[in-house]
Amino acid sequence: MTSAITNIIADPNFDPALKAIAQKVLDAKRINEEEALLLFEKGSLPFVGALANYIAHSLHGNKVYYNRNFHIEPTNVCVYTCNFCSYSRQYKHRDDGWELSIEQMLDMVKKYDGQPVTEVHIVGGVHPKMNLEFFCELIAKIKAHRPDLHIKGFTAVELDYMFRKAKLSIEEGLQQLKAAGLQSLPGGGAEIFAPLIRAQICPDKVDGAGWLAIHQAAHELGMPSNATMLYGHIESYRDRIEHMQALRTLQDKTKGFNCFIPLKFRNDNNDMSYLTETTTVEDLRMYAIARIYLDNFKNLKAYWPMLGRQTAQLTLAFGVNDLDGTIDDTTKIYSMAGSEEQTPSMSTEELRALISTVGKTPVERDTVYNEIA
Ligand code: V47
Ligand code: SF4
Repeated sequence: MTSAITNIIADPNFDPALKAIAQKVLDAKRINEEEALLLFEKGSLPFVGALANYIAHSLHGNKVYYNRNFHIEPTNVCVYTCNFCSYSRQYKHRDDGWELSIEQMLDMVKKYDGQPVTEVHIVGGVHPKMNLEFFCELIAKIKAHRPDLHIKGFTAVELDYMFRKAKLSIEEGLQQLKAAGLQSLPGGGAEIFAPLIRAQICPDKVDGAGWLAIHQAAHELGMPSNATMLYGHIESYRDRIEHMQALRTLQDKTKGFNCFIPLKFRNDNNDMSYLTETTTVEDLRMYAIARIYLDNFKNLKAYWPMLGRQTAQLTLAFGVNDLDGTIDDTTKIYSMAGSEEQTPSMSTEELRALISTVGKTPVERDTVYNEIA
């Protein structure tokens, strides 16, 4: 791998600015925003792939992580109206959606009794009547039933609404959820932080600064989180870079992010269906450039229910070291948005095979990236 990069550096005809980036990667130096832009504009797929693969290999050797998890989506009723969302229903149309009771959600947890799942991921629409008290009770009951199950739950968008309704500060709200048993936050709701883009794709929910403030507060309370970016719609390369820059800056401060997950915009059944989806080449370049730019993020995750398992498998040669997860057909967000994965579920054996088929070593992890023997 090093030799592929050294050959590029030795080639007298290769773009000198790209060569300088390759040299920085070999020297384990951070690239800046202008260099990231150059990679988006001029970096060929094999070039960014070689650099990203080199970094992933330096961090993780041949290992690719996966986890055994399932999702609970309490509701798809939502007070917000994000234009890219294929999943939500307005409160007035709630009869077309779903609203689960605490008992129904506990039954979903009980279905996994005796099975070696390590994580439940709880995320859904922002329901006007499901409040902080409701979710604290849910979490406490899940923990009481199964103390070993890691609870990763609630996007900053859900939390922002919950805490404002409860008239609590971010810290107070998070402390209540933590006391009930919440252990980490997923990365959703970040979309693209750039205000002009946000105004067009998700005008009414928490803004970029608010999203970052909630994650910072969680990190400071000892709760790690993930970070996402919704790409491939109306944003520019600069918007993507500024988004990643904000994440890199916060990670320098708190070191609280476990992983970065680029989310490809899917265009079925939503108000942005007129947009063409990105190509696989663009997707792979996105993953590779994220791996190169985000030098303080240890893990780059591909979420296969959204990308489709074949593209997710390809990302493993473009800097990705983490595949989420067994899922067990418990999420609808992406099947409703047109993903090729209409009933996302993989057995541990299938997930391991997906990884080993491309010459990588599958390693099971828990939510905070401890390896599981
Ligand atoms: O915030 C919604 C995205 C996110 C579409 O942290 C869409 O481990 C593409 O964040 N096309 C929620 N994306 C899901 C999420 C997530 C998923 C898996 C793992 C983790 C983690 C987090 O889904 C939303 C939004 O960015 N989304 N609609 C769509 N049409
Ligand atoms: Fe609601 Fe989330 Fe859909 Fe936006 S993306 S409408 S916040 S469920």
